[in-house]
Amino acid sequence: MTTSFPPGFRWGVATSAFQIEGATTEDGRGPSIWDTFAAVPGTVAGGDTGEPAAEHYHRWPQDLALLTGLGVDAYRFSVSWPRVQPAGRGRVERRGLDFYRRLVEGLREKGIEPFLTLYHWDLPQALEDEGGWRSRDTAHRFADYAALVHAELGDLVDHWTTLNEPYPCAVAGYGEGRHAPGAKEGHGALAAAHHLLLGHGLAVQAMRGQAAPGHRFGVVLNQSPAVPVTESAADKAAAARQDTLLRRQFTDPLFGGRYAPGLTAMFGAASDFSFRHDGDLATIGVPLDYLGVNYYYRLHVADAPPREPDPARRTAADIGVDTTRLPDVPRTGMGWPVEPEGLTEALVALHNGYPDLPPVYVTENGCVYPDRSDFADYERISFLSDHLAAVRDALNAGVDLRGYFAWSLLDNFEWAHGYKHRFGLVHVDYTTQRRTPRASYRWYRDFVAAQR
Ligand code: IFM
Repeated sequence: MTTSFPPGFRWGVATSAFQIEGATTEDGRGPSIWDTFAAVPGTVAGGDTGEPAAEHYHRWPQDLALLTGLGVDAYRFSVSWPRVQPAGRGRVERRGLDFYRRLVEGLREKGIEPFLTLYHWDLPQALEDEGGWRSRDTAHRFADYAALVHAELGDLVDHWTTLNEPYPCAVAGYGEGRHAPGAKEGHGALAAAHHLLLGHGLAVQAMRGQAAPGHRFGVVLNQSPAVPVTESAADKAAAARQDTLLRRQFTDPLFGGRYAPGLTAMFGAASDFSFRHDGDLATIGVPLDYLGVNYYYRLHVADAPPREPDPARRTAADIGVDTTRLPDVPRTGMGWPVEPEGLTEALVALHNGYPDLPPVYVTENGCVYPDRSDFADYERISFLSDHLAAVRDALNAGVDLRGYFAWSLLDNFEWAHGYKHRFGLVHVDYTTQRRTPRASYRWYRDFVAAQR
């Protein structure tokens, strides 16, 4: 039993631009789909928007001090596309790029490795107006944007992640409509998933063409093992459909050189797949230097009739599954079942399923619990500790794991849940913007220090 982590294993925390920056109309930033979506009454809990978030755009030096105090050697953050290219094409906003340059310079000075994500869900609204991720052109615009950020910051950043979690972008955004841009489509969501992957491949090709030797390129996927609630053939088939939609739709083309076999069968005549062009698979399957895995919970899946009987009108999220029957285990404040073994399972399944899988980082893992007045978040400490044990189990099982990032450094805008749910190791008072480290911040600091 390995009790410590391998030498060079990276310890970090993660955030994303829209969730913490605020300043959504400052310094020439263009609107993103999340600004538009959140402005529609009823879309985000409490009517919350990207303002004020944690005002990180102005308070980043304070947040850098928090990172330094935490003792992490890596920080995963994202660049806001509409902050550096307000319309998603053409004109570049220097002030936006300068903000990220100051941030990565600050990280480097403190010896913290920047892990930069190019897309964490904030598509420029101007591109959505032209079809968004349903449109093949958006993949090309993404590659142009990636190349421009890489050319600007490549002297300071070695780790380049294209996408964060294409599954919710496509399925929650274009299928279920509970994320921006709020569409409820079948074909559109499947096309979005394909174009996100294509954009990823084109972006890696564009950046590699101009990269320095130490640059590393990767993608981040969310993983939720799908467990059938019974051993019945119907529940097992439902779990397989869920796994195809959430996982294999992405992992098969990225690492297996094929489209997920079950996908076309699941949607049948209701969706033509002509958005797949010759040569796309090779582009999507461009070799990578790392895969990031975000893990929060397992999905417990029962067979259920699709909500919409007419396949032609069915959304991509309506695949005849019921995921509401949870096992009798503790749950987080989001209602998510706490099952650390699901993290080991997800990592081992990737390792066993794809012989050409690149090295893996756990790029997000964390939880929400109601706060006590003294911010003594013992539940979060136990959640993190148990999940780190699951990471060790995956290492023992032979997974080539290179690092772990807790989600998140700060409380932030939790998408359709607004500011109600708090994932931070550091509490943020959104009225005063005062930052208060929780007990978990000190626990993680001590844990990381003990690994050195
Ligand atoms: O806050 C999100 C993050 O933006 C993407 N992964 C899941 C987190 C928690 O829901």
